[in-house]
Amino acid sequence: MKVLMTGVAAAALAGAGLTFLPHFQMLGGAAAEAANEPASDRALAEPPDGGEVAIAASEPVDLSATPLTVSLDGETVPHPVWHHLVMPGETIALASNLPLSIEMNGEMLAQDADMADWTAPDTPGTHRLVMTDAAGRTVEVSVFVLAPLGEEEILEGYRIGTYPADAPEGLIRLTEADMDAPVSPNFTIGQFICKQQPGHWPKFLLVSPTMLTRLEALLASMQAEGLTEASSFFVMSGYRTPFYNTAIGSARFSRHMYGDAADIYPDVVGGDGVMDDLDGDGRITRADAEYLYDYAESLYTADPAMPEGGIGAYSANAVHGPFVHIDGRGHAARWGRNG
Ligand SMILES: [Ca+2]
Repeated sequence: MKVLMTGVAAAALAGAGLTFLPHFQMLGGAAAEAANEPASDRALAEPPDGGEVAIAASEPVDLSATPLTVSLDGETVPHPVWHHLVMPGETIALASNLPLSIEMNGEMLAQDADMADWTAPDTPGTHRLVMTDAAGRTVEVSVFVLAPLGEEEILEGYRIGTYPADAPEGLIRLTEADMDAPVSPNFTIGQFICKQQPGHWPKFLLVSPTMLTRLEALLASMQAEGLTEASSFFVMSGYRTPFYNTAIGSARFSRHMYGDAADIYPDVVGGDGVMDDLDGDGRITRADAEYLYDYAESLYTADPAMPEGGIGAYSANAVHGPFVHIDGRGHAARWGRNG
């Protein structure tokens, strides 16, 4: 493991965005809300009659009023709990707008640092990166060092099959002990494993940041509006190996094979394995899936920053109840919504 430290370099944050992350801002409470006020607008406003702009005397800097922003390999970490994928031996570049203490697997990697590198070991596995700023705010990232896929159709006895296109470079190698590793604030990696070979370990899978961004936004909005008390969605189907995807007769290029799709529903009432009665008619039917579909559709459409993807509504059949498919394929796709 190589650790490389550099000094303060705010320039590295260019483009990372200091005003983008509502979840980080929420962590700071009232102080962070105050930070959202465009106080600097006054100073930047066009002065009357071309006169000079009066700038208020500086006050003591309260770091907790500054939203904490962290990027990994140039990608802004969008939530205080997130994940990152890396190939064996590759180096992750970490940058922050504030000095952090940085721990990997409980060992101090750097202190008072706003930049650090971490080189992944040569063996696949799950690592826990925790960054803490001076105000005590944390960003926690599950770092998955991937198992290279190559031409293999079976990895350690787990059937992968053959990707019809865009085969990933590697897959997350998940042991039973790492099932609870978080991938976002309200989802763990174990929720997305493929249903094949239930007793077999390790398992192999992928998750995508766009899919998780869409799931978290949907859950947060439904919670905020009191539409669900669920702390997470039930993921009926997350990642599928190409082998499993073919076996169940799913679409040839299904986004599930890339960890970029999840068939989900909120299930609080009864924890009975079927979605909750979202439309309140006392029954669990296709109308509840369509309610969730419509809700997701209007939520995603209203947010231009939301990554594009698919939404599909599904009826109950003999083996499952109604559900909604959400993916992050990069362009809008809609199906299953009748009338
Ligand atoms: Ca209903």
